[in-house]
Amino acid sequence: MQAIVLAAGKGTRMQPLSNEVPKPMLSVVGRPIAAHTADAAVEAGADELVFVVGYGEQTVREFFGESYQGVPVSYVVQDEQQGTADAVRATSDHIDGPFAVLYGDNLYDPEGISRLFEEAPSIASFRVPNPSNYGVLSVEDGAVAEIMEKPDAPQNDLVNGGAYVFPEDARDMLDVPLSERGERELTDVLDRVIAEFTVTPVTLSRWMDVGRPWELLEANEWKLGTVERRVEGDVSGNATIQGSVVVEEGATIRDGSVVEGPAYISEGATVGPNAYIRGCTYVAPDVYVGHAVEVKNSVLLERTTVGHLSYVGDSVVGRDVNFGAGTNAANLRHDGDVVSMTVKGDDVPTGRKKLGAIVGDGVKTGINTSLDPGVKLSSGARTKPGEAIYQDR
Ligand code: TTP
Repeated sequence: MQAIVLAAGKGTRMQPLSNEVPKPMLSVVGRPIAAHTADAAVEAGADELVFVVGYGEQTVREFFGESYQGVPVSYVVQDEQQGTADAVRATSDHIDGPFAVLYGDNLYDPEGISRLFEEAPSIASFRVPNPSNYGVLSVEDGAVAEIMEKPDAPQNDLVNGGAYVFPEDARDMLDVPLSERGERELTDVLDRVIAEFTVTPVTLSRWMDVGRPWELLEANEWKLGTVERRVEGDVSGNATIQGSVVVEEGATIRDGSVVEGPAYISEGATVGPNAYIRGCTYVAPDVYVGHAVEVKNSVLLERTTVGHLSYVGDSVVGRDVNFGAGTNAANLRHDGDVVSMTVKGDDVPTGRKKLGAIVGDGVKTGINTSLDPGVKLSSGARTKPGEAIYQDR
């Protein structure tokens, strides 16, 4: 079966992290989100991967090439990002038989996607505590009867889990009108498909839509939870490595450092002396975490340096960042409230009591910079020595 992976979006809510890298190509434990999606599709038996690309398409093409995990890969360009139905419609000349559609910015439990393929035509579903934020499924006689978008009074907690297997005839149902928000939506295609076919809901045990910066942190927490201990790098005799930790070959853990799992230290990274890496931290290739630096539940991307005397909690730090000595990213408010973040101009509660900073590529902070919980620094931003940053810049 062909698996169409939607990866053409701009990812504006994910800025500044998506400024240089399209959202589906943002790294979760060293692999793009879309690679985790593609892995699930390949494991489920996809015999072709069709990527819909647009924004930042070159990055997608370079990573996946012409074949991925032994499965042929093709690309369809969506010139204008008119919506998810429009993205699938762009592939219609290519469709040959029943087809799966997955989002390149979603993480799925792979076993659930295998069941989705077996039960076709099918729709992935997922149980959530807050169904009124989602498309809620109503099921009759084992088939999806209706999908209600963001209902005020949801009838149940089973929601649309963002993965589908459509019958071939759905190819003729992809031309839907623009929705109220001005997009051609796949949910409108789904309404047509469930009206004509018996579509089975397949409940995933885990699913995540990675749309906003703190969700990248959650994605990292999920995937780090699946790593198995592997210590192949150069670890000092008086460093301590506890639990499910990967230290890749070519990584160095210097004297006096402690690494608590789950954690991943990539090739070319150096930790210490006397650094403390706490659980759920991903350290990308060629990162430097120096003396007396504590990093907790964070993502440090390629070539970033946190040289001395710093604390980085619950934060995502982009590529080529330099934190001056004593830079601290606070991750907890005094009142213990949920941390909010500005997304496209709106103040959005993140649901997290612990959330630090989101730092774009190439940022440099002056010594003793304090970052308030939930602030974002755009790509290339600078702070002065001693500055306290309360608002995005
Ligand atoms: P969205 O998250 O709805 O859109 P986006 O990626 O552009 O992000 P934002 O809203 O923050 O700007 O898209 C979900 C997935 O579908 C994502 O992987 C990108 C893909 N997509 C397309 O391929 N084409 C499109 O026209 C749209 C809107 C999304």
